Amino acid sequence: MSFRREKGVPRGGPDGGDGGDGGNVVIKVFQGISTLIYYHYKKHFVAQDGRHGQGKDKKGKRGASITLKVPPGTLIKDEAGNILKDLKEKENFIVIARGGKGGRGNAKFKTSIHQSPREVEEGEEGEKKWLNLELKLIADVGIIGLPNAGKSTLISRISNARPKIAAYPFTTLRPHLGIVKMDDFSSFVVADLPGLIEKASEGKGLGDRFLRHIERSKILLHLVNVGDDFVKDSLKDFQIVNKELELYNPDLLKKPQLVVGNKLDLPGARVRFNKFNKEISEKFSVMGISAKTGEGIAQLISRLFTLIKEEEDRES
Ligand SMILES: Nc1nc2c(ncn2[C@@H]2O[C@H](COP(=O)(O)OP(=O)(O)OP(=O)(O)O)[C@@H](O)[C@H]2O)c(=O)[nH]1
Ligand SMILES: [Mg+2]
Repeated sequence: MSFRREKGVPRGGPDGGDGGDGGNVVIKVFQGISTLIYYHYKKHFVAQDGRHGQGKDKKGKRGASITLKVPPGTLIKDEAGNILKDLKEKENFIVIARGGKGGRGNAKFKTSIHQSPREVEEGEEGEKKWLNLELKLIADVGIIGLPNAGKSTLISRISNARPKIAAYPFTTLRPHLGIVKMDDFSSFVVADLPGLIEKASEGKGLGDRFLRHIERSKILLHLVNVGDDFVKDSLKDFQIVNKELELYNPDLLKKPQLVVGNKLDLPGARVRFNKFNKEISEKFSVMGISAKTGEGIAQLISRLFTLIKEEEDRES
């Protein structure tokens, strides 16, 4: 509350300015951070209060906001476990607690019949909440392919993940994540996804429950069985999977896709691989491997690493 006092102005009116708004608490993704360990040690974060309004109609300063840094893939939940925000890489921040609005100064209460208001308004309380932060790994590479293509065999060979491997379809029932370590200590994350089949996008097989994991990966590694005798047409297999991706979300086909023919060690595989390669190499980059013997695996890893870097450069 304040009244104007000036020489020669005997009854100056009210001139108390409004209080400043409180600062916000913002949670924002930073690429350089990989864990939530900091929040294990420090749990209370408060943005600055708004400053008081002043005489001469001066509005108080806005309180400074604070920004909490979290790694990509952080899920923000309320105390009851409801997801408030899934911090994906594109929209990477949220104002999680708003500062209160500053109160009005007495200047705002002046009316024609109320010339010297002495009332002022308290500033609002800011929002307060308890949150649970949870880190969901985002795979750099999602391995897709029909059941039995050898996806789990491949991830077991290149990473620390150990999903079940067997010669029947739908061995893998949920996604497995593995970390691929490179010689120079860099690393990337791969996901072995359950096999997709025709009409998966309509719920067939394990359905589309896992397709959202594919949406999160930067790169798709499309594994195609070119070895087993029961595989009649690798091109057709390849197209079935891509069709399902398209039906689920056409944007998935815009992701960089490295096509990898697997089971080169089996008799007749090389002939089939060469044919397949010719059929699609105009549109896709293709490599051949044997997840079982290790043939082509080193080249595959370095190729994936290059593709991830390219994709990260493109995104930033
Ligand atoms: N000869 C040979 N067999 C392989 C190779 N890769 C995988 N297999 C075999 O193929 C079968 C299926 O392998 P998985 O890794 O379980 O296949 P998957 O793609 O994970 O299958 P789902 O989880 O059912 O979708 C297993 O019997 C593996 O041993 C390979 O490079 N060569
Ligand atoms: Mg599997």
